[in-house]
Amino acid sequence: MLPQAGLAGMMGMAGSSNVQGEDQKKLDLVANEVFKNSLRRSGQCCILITEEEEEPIFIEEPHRGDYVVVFDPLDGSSNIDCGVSVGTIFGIYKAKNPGSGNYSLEDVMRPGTEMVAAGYCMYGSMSYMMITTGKGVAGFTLDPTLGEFVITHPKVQVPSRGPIYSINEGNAVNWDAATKKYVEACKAGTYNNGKPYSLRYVGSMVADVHRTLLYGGIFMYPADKKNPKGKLRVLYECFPMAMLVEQAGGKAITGTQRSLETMPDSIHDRAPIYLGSKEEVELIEMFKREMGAQ
Ligand code: AHM
Ligand code: MG
Repeated sequence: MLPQAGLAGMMGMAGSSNVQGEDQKKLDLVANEVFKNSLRRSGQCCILITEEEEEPIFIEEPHRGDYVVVFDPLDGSSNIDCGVSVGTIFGIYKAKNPGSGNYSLEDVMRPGTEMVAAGYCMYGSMSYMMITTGKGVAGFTLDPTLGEFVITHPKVQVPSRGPIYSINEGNAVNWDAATKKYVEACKAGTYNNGKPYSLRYVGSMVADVHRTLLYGGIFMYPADKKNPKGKLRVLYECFPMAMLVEQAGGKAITGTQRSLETMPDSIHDRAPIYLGSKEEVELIEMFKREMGAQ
């Protein structure tokens, strides 16, 4: 769908906005329909939570199964119209009472530690799919001649250090002291023998996390003075990426706790996130402990 989108007149705004008040692109809506339809028809799902819809979607018989799927159908929407990488992020919970036919929001409002699987697809110069079911991370690349994803990264391991930091630095004036201190240390190379880190920021979480998984480093979307909970959504952005990063040997935190231990207070709840190489994230943790919430 994506490679033809520009030619098929499917770029640009849809003229509507989602529950977060964000303008929706045509492709956001198309992707949402495609994923909803195929998840419903799979017969495996009881509840779907999508970034594009305010309310949960309860699947009725005869299509109902036992899994809850939380997803962002097309993440990185601001990059769609210029052809920069975007992606799909998903997480999966098993219903608390499988087979009961009794499903409710209690099946959804759970910490990320209870997810049974998570992953993302990235649509860029190649299409990748990275998946975890809680036993490490495997990566697949789409072979367009076969129309199949082929395993190319059987055991993804995020390096324990990595001299790359990734953050929207335009928000720096509103960051907390610990984030400022860490980014200053990156620029000064304080923990890298005086050699400054590189800054890389695509603005599509999928692309920024994908690079972080493969090359190491850190991706951050912190809380700031204007957005006390940050920007990224707990259920279908933070949790799936945190699970992948942990399963690849890295670390993911909100700044005050392990990301996956967050208890979402609504289906579209947000939380700050710092994820990537273990030792980079531990530096932030240390600064947060030293400096508190200033
Ligand atoms: P979206 O779900 O509306 O696309 O927003 C999420 C995206 C992430 O992919 C990315 O990390 C972040 O927003 C970038 O935000 P900003 O433009 O504030 O840097
Ligand atoms: Mg999105």
